[in-house]
Amino acid sequence: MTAPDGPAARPCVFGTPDSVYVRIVRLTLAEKGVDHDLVPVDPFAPEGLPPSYGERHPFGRIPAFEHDGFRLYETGAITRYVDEAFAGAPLLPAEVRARARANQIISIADSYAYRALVWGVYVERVEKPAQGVPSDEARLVGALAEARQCLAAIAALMAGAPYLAGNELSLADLYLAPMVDYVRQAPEGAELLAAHPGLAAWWARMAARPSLNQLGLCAA
Ligand SMILES: N[C@@H](CCC(=O)N[C@@H](CS)C(=O)NCC(=O)O)C(=O)O
Repeated sequence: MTAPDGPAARPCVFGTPDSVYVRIVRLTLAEKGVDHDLVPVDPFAPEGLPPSYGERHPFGRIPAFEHDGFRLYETGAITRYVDEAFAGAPLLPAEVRARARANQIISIADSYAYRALVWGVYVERVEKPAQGVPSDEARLVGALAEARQCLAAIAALMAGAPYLAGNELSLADLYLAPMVDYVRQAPEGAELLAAHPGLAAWWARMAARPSLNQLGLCAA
């Protein structure tokens, strides 16, 4: 399906380029071949969010999204809208069980992987030391156990397929890729990934995609 308002309307994404959820939306747009604008909004800025941002996202998170006057927040809703509103290969499988699998992996990424891989492992092991802030070692140990569990569960669900939910790229891949890009920067995270050869091969496949390179993922 093409956009109801035609291809000329250029979507806007509100957020920061390093945010996992902003990256998921931008990767989805890139994979659909849709140009967009990124409007800087940083929830972690010392001055806080602009008061007017509450009209776009009452929960104060990023990303928010607008396409030709249609405003949306929540990454799951935004990515499914982009998938359906624009032409290009569909990013959810047509077959009912493959689609259920993709949605299951998206939910694992949201509910378990994001906190463990990004905040628990990457932030504690890479970002805090880089900023001269002491790591919370107990949090890191707990997060590594959770990250191990997440990657094992996802590797099992992949069942040897090239992409997380089967033979084609799906939103499940675009959800997990920004999280894996962070966790692999921690030496222990890279080891966890290497322990699952199918998942490591998936990451190599994803890292070669122009959409990831455009956003500066997998650069280091
Ligand atoms: N449920 C939201 C989650 C988005 C989210 O957690 N974004 C993070 C940045 S990656 C954020 O805005 N954090 C700011 C905060 O926690 O105050 C979605 O799916 O879009």
